[in-house]
Amino acid sequence: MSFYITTPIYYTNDVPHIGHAYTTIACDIIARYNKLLGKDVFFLTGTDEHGQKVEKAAIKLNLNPKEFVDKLSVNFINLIPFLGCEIDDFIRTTEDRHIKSSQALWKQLEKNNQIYLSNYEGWYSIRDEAYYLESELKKIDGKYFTNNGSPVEWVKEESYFFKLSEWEDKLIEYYENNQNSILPKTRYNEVLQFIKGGLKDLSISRTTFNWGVPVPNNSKHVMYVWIDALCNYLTAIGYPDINNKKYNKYWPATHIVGKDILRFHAVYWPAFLMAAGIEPPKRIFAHGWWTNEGQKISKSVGNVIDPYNIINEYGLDQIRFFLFREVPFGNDGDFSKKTIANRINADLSNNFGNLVQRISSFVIKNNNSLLKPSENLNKVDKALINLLQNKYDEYCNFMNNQQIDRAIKSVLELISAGNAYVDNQAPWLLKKTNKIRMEEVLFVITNIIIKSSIMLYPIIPTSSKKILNIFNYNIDNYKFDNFATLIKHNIKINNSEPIFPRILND
Ligand code: ME8
Repeated sequence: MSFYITTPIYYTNDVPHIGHAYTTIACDIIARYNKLLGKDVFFLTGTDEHGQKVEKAAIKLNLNPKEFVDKLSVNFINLIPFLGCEIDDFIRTTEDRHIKSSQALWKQLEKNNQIYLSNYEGWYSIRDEAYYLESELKKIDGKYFTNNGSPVEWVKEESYFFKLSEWEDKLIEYYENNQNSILPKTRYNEVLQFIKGGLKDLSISRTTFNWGVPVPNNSKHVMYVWIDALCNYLTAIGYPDINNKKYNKYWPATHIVGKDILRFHAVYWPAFLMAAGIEPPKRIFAHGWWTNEGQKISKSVGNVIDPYNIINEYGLDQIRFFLFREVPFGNDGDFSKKTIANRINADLSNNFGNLVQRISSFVIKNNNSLLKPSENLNKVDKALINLLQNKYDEYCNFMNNQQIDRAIKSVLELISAGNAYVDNQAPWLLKKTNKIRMEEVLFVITNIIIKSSIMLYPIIPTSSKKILNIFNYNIDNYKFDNFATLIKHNIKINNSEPIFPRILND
């Protein structure tokens, strides 16, 4: 089985911030989970380097756009390993392979009679690189703005159009038959309602600037940046060569995007694809928006969160964990230092870290750093192993639907039950009364620790590996299989080190 996952490609008009990091980490978590399922995973991210917004940012710095994007894309490339993410390809839309591929898509649409030349007159937001209807705008001091505050300008020019209106019924039919192809459900409903409200043909070229992919056979026009941008998902798997191995193995993709760009992915993109005779995406998951201490994150407010600063302050896995434990994936979230500290302390230090440390150090001190598989499980032990099976099933169901927060919660519930089991079984008392039983208890709980670390591995890979290393367990090339069966070999404890230091809250 194969699995293709993508982030949006980020605009190279500025440096990356926590919002970009969030989507990239989400994809890394989902990619790692799918690898544990044994799937052949392809994880793509990249940069969106064309369009008026990027051109404007370059002009502001007196640079030519290519020089500018060459510089800025490096920031996005370098951030990936810093976030602990392992990607398979990084695409830049200024690459030759991409120019070729987006022009091929255009030609295919033209061949299928989906494009015509006319005149466009209407409102355009450079910040959003999107067209708006007057009914979607508000007027402030004589100027028009979108609901999210982006200024718009009146554009009047010759333009190519894509026959989006022809795809209204087909999109509705497609989504009614594929209800899980947009998640969460509220977003699915939103998209369907939008399509049912009527689709107008879409302007897909511009003549007033040059920084874009030239329209085939008419160099007066450059492609509308979104048609070029969306096409990146095909470029990376070898389009237009649709007979190549990669393309056949990986398409259709799962796209993870912010809610701000859902319409482009769930309306325009599947319409372009269907019109070109290509299967629409497997799934589009739209996540929510992060604010900072209750305020919209924006450069003008000066509250942009730098992923380097925040990760250096709290630790990589701590931030990965916070982002996906704190807020249901799909909902908006607020970044606050107090909640970060509380979350890390409660779940990682007190619940999980404490369990790991007290068991590993106890075994080192009292059982020669070694545990033998136990054969005599009693009722209580069996109940905990049953819970492991249940929580694993829950975890998989949640992860399969990108409900990352709920998947994490299932593992944390297992860990809490593990802590309660240790408290009740009290191996420190058994040490004096029944050493055989003591070893059984330690063996069972060690299994719970190891399996919890594996389930949390997609979220906190470095820490999970450290924990697994304490118990001499190698997760390289690991695949889920008979997950809730107990380990059959001796477990040697290597060392005992604190994995999640408490954060001091000020
Ligand atoms: O839209 N909270 O690029 P972009 C959560 N180039 N996520 C956030 C966020 C926040 N405050 N801010 C940004 C573009 N994001 C286009 C995409 S795809 C073919 C083209 C994340 O640089 C979120 O994933 O504006 C959002 O969708 C994306 O960054 C927008 O990045």
